[in-house]
Amino acid sequence: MEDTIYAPSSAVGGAIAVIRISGEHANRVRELLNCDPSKTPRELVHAKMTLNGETIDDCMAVYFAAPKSYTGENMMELNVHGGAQTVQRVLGALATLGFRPAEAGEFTKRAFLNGKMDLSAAEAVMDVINADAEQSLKSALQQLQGSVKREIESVESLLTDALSGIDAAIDYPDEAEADTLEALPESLLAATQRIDRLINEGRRGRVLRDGLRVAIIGRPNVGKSSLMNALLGSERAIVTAHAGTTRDVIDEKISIDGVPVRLIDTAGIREANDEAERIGVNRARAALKSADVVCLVLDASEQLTTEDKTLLDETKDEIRVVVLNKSDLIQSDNLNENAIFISAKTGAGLDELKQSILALAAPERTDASTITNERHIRALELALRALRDAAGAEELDCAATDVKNALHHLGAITGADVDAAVIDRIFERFCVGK
Ligand SMILES: Nc1nc2c(ncn2[C@@H]2O[C@H](COP(=O)(O)OP(=O)(O)O)[C@@H](O)[C@H]2O)c(=O)[nH]1
Ligand SMILES: [Mg+2]
Repeated sequence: MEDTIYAPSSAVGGAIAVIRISGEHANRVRELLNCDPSKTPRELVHAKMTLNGETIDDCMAVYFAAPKSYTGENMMELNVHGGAQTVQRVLGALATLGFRPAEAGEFTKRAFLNGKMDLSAAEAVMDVINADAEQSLKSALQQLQGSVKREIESVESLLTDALSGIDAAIDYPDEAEADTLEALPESLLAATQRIDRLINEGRRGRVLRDGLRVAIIGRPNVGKSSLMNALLGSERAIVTAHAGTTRDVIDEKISIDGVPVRLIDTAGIREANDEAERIGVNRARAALKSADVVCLVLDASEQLTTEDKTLLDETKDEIRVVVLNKSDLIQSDNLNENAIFISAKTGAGLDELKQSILALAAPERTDASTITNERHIRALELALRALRDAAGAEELDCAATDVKNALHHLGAITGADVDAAVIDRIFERFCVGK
């Protein structure tokens, strides 16, 4: 039998704290109350909580009888006064009933294990909570409502059809209808294409979850940190006239038209003068390599230096935008038309820069993409590989094994076919109370 668990589910410091209790014995909470909320399920009732004759709090309580609750178990939710003292006293009183504090993500984990939601929807719960841009939230909400599951199930049904065709041909080689075998490559191909599309969408969708990584790169003193601050609208990075000021990588999130963007300010890339700067330059190069978009900053008020030219060459195969900063210092713009003219100082050109960053790498903003979770993308890639093996298999039973393998990887996404260890790892990353 599962323990009955409890945890505060609201952030510390509000006027009201929500405390959730889930498990078979959840309605034993009534032993602490002057009324029985389980008599009026799903109705918020006013209750006084006492322990050994001492008043704990005046609260509101609502009872959900299994299976019609978030976790699928009996649940009680208490709205108590928000102060830390009250919350501690209520939690202490709950402990006297033999309940235990919930682990991180345990409510949602139980919801998944009790079939209230599939694994991809459970994972989306945290994405909804963590979403810091409108598009990220939209996509997370769709996943919470089962968009990933629907997509995966339709690919699975193509594959189970293919598999029954293969099985029939193995079992009754003489009777195997030519049609069935002929249709096989077609249904495998259809599934392969669907998965391929999902992966591509997913790579773009990942941006919605984790932010578009934009690395601001350039030689020292061209105004990288000034640009970072101008885009952030705050003096986050230290700016001085002295080259080599920025040593470490600074990483901050902004939202451009609802798309989350992670701006990464880096040390100026040059032959470093000391150990700290050398490390900074190495980190800058690493940021450059892992970025979705490289923003290469040049100084419009000076001639291109050898360092600039090297960087232009080094980044020519990246998705990049070349920016000529300090446009306020020059009169005419006899400039390279591939570069964007800006001034971190006056703010000129910043809107144009933002739009070109989005145009280069952001997901289409009309519709949120289905898959955004790295784990799901990886599972799709494994499924794709298995299907390519199936298509190239010489023997029917090898093809059958490959298709089963692909189905196994797809099942890991929805949780229909997944290791307990994977499940634990997913919910460990949740917050307590969710
Ligand atoms: N006139 C002008 N000066 C700028 C502009 N952007 C940066 N600077 C100056 O250039 C110097 C170097 O700036 P900083 O942001 O530290 O460059 P970083 O080394 O590339 O990070 C500082 O003195 C800034 O005030 C700009 O758009 N116009
Ligand atoms: Mg700097």
